[in-house]
Amino acid sequence: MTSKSTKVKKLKFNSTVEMVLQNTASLGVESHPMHLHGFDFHVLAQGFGNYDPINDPKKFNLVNPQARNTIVVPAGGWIVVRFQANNPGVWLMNCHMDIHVPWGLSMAFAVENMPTPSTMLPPPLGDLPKSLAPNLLEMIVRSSTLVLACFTHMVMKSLLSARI
Ligand SMILES: [Cu+2]
Repeated sequence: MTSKSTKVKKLKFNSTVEMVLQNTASLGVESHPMHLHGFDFHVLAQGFGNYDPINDPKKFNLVNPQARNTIVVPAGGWIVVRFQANNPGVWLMNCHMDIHVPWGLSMAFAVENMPTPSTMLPPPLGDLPKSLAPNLLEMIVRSSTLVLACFTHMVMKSLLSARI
């Protein structure tokens, strides 16, 4: 269930994540090209109107659904995507229309670290400042230079106020 907040959604490593992206706002009616960093997701279904959690899952394409990292959520409609959280770190999902990001069309997932070299983030940089929110800053720095380059201000604002 979604809520208005600055919390980061924490995910167990390798968990399966399914999202319904609903775009039926009555103000600012337009489509949103939603992009997920760090993963490809599978597009299971899409439609117009409100997503029906009883009947629409019956229409899911579970046989070789298309894999993408960006999908346009149509004005007046919805999309269902699913991905496996197999990439540790903090990952942003956001609308690619930049003006929509400060409106709130962005969020972050924090995927937990695992103990093996192929399932954990590399160690922190030796000169990482220790006085700045140690755990969160460490995760940000180690997870994605792309996120840092594109969304530093927003991510920092979001993550530093989060409790994960
Ligand atoms: Cu948008």
